[in-house]
Amino acid sequence: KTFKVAVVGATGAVGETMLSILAERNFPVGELVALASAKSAGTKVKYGHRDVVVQDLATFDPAGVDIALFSAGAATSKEHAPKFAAAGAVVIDNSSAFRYEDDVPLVVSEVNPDQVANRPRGIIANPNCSTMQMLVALAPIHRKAGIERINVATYQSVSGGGRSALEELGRQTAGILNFQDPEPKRFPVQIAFNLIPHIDDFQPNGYTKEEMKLVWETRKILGDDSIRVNPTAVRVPVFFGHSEAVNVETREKITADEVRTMLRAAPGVEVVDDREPGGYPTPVTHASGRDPVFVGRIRDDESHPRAVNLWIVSDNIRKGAALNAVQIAELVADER
Ligand code: 2RA
Repeated sequence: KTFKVAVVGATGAVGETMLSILAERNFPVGELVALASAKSAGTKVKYGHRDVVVQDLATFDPAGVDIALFSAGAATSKEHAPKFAAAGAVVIDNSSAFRYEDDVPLVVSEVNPDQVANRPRGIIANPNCSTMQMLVALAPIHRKAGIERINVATYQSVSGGGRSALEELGRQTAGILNFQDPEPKRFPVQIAFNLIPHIDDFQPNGYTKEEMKLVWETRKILGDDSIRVNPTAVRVPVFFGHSEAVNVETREKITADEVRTMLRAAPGVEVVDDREPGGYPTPVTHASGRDPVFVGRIRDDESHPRAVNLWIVSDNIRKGAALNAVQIAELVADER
């Protein structure tokens, strides 16, 4: 069986990675449709070794599409995902548009794959990248010892902000070294050689929406509204790869040694945890272009009787978005 697959947002960083991963993993594509805005229509994107001509989403008829991968922003998903679903496609949406709707499953392929079948609206939501990598590492701990509370600080690369953010970091970095004004545009202040504790909109409670995504999505994916999450999301001058410093408090005592042993066998995880220089994952040495969620700096929290610290690094464009979406598509394909 082959499938007619549409990638919506095919010219974006995530969309292009979806195309390459579909090819890399030999997804059974009978026909591939690359969709984007009118301004991109007619350009070409790579699908493996092939060039595919981008079509205009606004005028595209979704009839016959079996699976549609969306990564074109929440507004585009809100407008077009229901049309693709109504035409019979299974929509896998990487935007935040439907993540928090009760009748839309929010799926991390290694954590709650069983939820894929539960899609009354024909839409499955892909979690936010920072949630994705955190839960691939924490789900085994939750199953074994029960998680009560998570404190997490994220160090998010600019690629999460798309092409314009990548360009801004590059331009400012080179410019500043040549004594040029940083001229912030995509970010509110200079991002080169700086840290910005602000991603997405501020909420009434003082957290940002990026931080609240970690709260809302953790509870939904693990199916436990009692889990308390206290996030701080920070944009850092890194091109690819999100990192997270996580402290997790558990109901049952679990030691760092037990966590390390368990994670070495956990799906989607690679433990890099040698207590010596370089014995830990970093965005540059581990995250860029690779699939696993890397975990290091695993150690007992000396300030708490039942808590463990971890350092979690992953490629936010691959596992954080594109790979998980394709893994969900594989689960859908296996149903047929
Ligand atoms: C970011 N997670 O990093 C958000 C959206 N990709 O900007």
